[in-house]
Amino acid sequence: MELYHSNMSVCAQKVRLVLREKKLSPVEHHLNLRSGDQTRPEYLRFNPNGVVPTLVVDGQPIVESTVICEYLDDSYPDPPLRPRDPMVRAAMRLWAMVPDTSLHSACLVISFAIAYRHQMLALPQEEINRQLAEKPDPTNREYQRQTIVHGIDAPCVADSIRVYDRVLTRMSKQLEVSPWLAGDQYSLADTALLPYVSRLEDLNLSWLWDGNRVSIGRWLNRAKGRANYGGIADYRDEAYVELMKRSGSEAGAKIKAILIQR
Ligand SMILES: N[C@@H](CCC(=O)N[C@@H](CS)C(=O)NCC(=O)O)C(=O)O
Repeated sequence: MELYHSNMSVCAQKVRLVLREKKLSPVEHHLNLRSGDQTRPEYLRFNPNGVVPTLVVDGQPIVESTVICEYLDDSYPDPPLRPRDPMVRAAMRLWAMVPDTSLHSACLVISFAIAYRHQMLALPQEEINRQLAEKPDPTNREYQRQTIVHGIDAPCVADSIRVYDRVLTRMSKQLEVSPWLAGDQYSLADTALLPYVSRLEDLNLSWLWDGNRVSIGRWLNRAKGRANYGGIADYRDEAYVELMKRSGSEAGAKIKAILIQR
């Protein structure tokens, strides 16, 4: 089994949480997303979307982190990460869908608008243009273009912050009544959402769960106490984290202003 991934990628973190839970250690290939490794022809053969992660099993690629996690739970059912009860399993699936339907795009926009744009702006303009032109998904390309140029003032940012805010409210309500998102058992619901909350913490935005959303901070701490959190913690790139923390603090006031306007 081989994993093509990137250390700070939220989708790769999601898959690594599951791999660690199952005590699996695939051969790892690290892609540098700021050098455009994800759109090189040899990688596009595996993942035509030009994104990480991709799991390759016996030469066959599996793309999409949510699908990879389900594949891993199907193939290595012990310990199980999907609840047995069909109704609880449905709830788990609804949580696991949240990144795919809205939160991942919001995370991409916020991460670029606050932090990653600075890494891109350090490159020559022709290299930025080359990397953008090679992105297969036009929406992803446009979000990255806007946020590299305009940062937090890019038109797509305010809605992305509101998307995140709504998800946090839903999560906090659930976590007031159960320790994990789909109830009493840690599941693919938690592995799906943890990287997105951890990203906010890295961006110095954990104040988003102060006050009436403290159940999120407690859930995050509970998750950090589990051995599989190494799937996030052991891959931290300190240069990225330092940039995220610094630029996230600078962005805090604007984000608060956006949330007040809602
Ligand atoms: N829906 C995909 C999204 C994958 C994705 O967007 N991955 C990001 C990192 S978290 C990526 O590779 N970005 C590189 C780029 O956009 O150029 C999944 O869940 O696997």
